[in-house]
Amino acid sequence: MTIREMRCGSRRMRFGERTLVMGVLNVTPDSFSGDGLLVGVDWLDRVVETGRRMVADGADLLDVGGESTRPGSDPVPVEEELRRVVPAVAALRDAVQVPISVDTTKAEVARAALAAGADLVNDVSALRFDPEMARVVAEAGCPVVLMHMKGTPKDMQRDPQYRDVVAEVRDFLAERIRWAEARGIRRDQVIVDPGFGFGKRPEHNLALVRHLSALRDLGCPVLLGPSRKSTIGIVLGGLPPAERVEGTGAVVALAVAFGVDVVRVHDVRAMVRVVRVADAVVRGWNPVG
Ligand code: HH2
Repeated sequence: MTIREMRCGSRRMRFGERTLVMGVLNVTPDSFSGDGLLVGVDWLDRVVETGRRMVADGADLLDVGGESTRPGSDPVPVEEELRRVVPAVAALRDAVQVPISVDTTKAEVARAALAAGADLVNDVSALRFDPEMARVVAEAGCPVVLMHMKGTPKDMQRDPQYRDVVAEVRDFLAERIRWAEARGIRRDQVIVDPGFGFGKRPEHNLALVRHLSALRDLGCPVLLGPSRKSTIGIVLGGLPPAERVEGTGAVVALAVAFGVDVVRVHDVRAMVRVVRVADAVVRGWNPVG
């Protein structure tokens, strides 16, 4: 198995050795799963406390977002997203040692978050929504997550159609990698994500997990974010987000079996346990490692 290191500032991410767990920190009032931390005057304390707890529970990196991208959502004005994300990243930078990613599609937010101590950019639009984003990432030389989405968060769940979802997502990501490379972003700094829940029906999301290994030959680490998403609730007969933890665990374990490198999850403690055992089965157990 190839072990690969990705440089992010003074930190390093190692892929291929074990599955990494990315903890979701939504600095929002309206995230779909009800985990949004932008509540009350002491929201920043809550962000830091949650981030610290995630790291203590085994998170390998933290993903800080200030805009919900749930189906039907409208974009948040840039000033508001900056007001949420920048203090959160700065406070977390002082509190934890793991890499911090900023979940944004806006170049100005990415630039300010990187200046405040973020190490990588997670762009669910794969650098398409803001023409300046590629420049910000290229100049920073930081890792970037390029994710597949059909449409925009506002309209993505309006009757999404695919002939062959796996091939279309794979081709899209291959094109976005080439596009990014042409703008000075190194391929060895790119992480790809099929975009579970972004412009897809349940059968599309499930097929993408089942065929996750088809993304491996893009030559980049693969990230998956199935956590508490509606496909899991639908498979389980309509369970709400708070009751989708076990279903998330099933997807996470299978994603490990199908070659995922990073899972983006809300329930860090539970999913670290799922990942550790799934890794032990798939990659072999190393009791001293
Ligand atoms: N999912 C969400 C947000 N960002 N980034 C990547 N790379 N992959 C994902 O699957 C992904 C993502 C949506 O989940 P969440 O952040 O919990 O909800 P909301 O957008 O409502 O804040």
